[in-house]
Amino acid sequence: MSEIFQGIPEIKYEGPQSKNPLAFKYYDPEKVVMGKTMKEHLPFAMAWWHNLCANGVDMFGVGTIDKSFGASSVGTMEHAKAKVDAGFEFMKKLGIEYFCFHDVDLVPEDPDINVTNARLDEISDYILEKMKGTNIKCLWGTANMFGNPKYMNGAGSTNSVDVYCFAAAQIKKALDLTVKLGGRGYVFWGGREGYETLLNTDMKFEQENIASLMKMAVAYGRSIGFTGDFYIEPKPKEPTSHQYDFDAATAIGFLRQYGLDKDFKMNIEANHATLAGHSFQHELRVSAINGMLGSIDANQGNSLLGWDTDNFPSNVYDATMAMYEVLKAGGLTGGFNFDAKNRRPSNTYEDMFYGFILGMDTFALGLIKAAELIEDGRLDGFVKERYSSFEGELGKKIRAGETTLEELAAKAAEIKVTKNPGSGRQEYLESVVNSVLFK
Ligand code: XUL
Ligand code: CO
Repeated sequence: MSEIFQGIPEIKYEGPQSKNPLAFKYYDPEKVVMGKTMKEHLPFAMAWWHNLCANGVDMFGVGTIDKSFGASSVGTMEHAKAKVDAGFEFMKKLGIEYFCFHDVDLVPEDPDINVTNARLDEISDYILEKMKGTNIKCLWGTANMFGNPKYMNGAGSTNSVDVYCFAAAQIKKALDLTVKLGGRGYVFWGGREGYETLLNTDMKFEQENIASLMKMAVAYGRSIGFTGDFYIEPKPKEPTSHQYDFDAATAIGFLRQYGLDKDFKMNIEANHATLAGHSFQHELRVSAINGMLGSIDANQGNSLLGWDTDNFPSNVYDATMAMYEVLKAGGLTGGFNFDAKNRRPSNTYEDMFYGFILGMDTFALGLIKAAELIEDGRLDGFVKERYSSFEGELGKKIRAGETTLEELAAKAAEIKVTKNPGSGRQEYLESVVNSVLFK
């Protein structure tokens, strides 16, 4: 098989001084940070859909990027195999050891699900063959239950029992593929699990049906030996005007309500966090404090645009705060999937590599800086001090749930006048972050 990305070498670490566009400036896989190598901290993954399928098409124009990878016609099994060849060459050249996929990213979908499933068997055999002798494996798999017109009213949330069966069938097959390809996780992104208008929607009915579908997925997954995590990937809107998995807090509440919280964690995407009116760090913190930080879709939005732009991450400040949360949570059970695509005018093979080099370097730098912030200790020290009044006898009793309102009211009556609870020192703390980032 001939080389697809001709003239592009294996991407090596050359350090921040390097001006070589095809080299890492910060991602040094074997460098040890806080007791683990960068490679261990940062299990990076390639998103099959953006990297091997997306061709720059938008609502205003056709594709600008040739992703045929030498196949004589696109949308064929020949093309599906060319994408596998391209994907493995790409991952090897970048030193990426994981990929994520939707079922329909892998093969052309046929109207008859049996034909599609036979194609999926064939392509997954081909992928398994490619995996041999490499460290490359699946990070997570998922079923695309939003693209096909039958899902226009949702998948788990559909009004149609037939469509619900197709959603179940796709999940079953995608779980089979995930297990076959050694996947660490299985994702539910509720792309159309929401509503356009409440005038035609029975919200309780829809949410109960989504939960049932997830329960069946867990039962089936465990029965075929899937030991990994299921993930919900929250997103508040787009494509529907309201999606049920609005943000991490909402999704966690849903999982607990339906008894799914032991099998599920969150897959947090940066651009979805900002669409929900949160920071990326906020969504990671909410997941972490609930023991549900599973995996990350690493990308960033464009603050000038109000939708999911899926840019490659370049913002070192945000990546630092994200890695601060990840380090404090003790790492991820999943990984860092670049759910990111090149801009429409970045339409060459080199641009595909530049996108990943940017993203991997941004997270590597974020990791280095987050570790420095933790080692510096001023942020942690301030937070500890801020709550220190709870370290006294009364505070300890409150924390242990051993006080009554009457008792506390009596204490307030004794104190008489409210005390100043102390400065939040935000500007000082922001300057601490800057001093660590830019030292
Ligand atoms: C869509 C999105 C999806 C999921 C997988 O916004 O992020 O690509 O990651 O379905
Ligand atoms: Co995503």
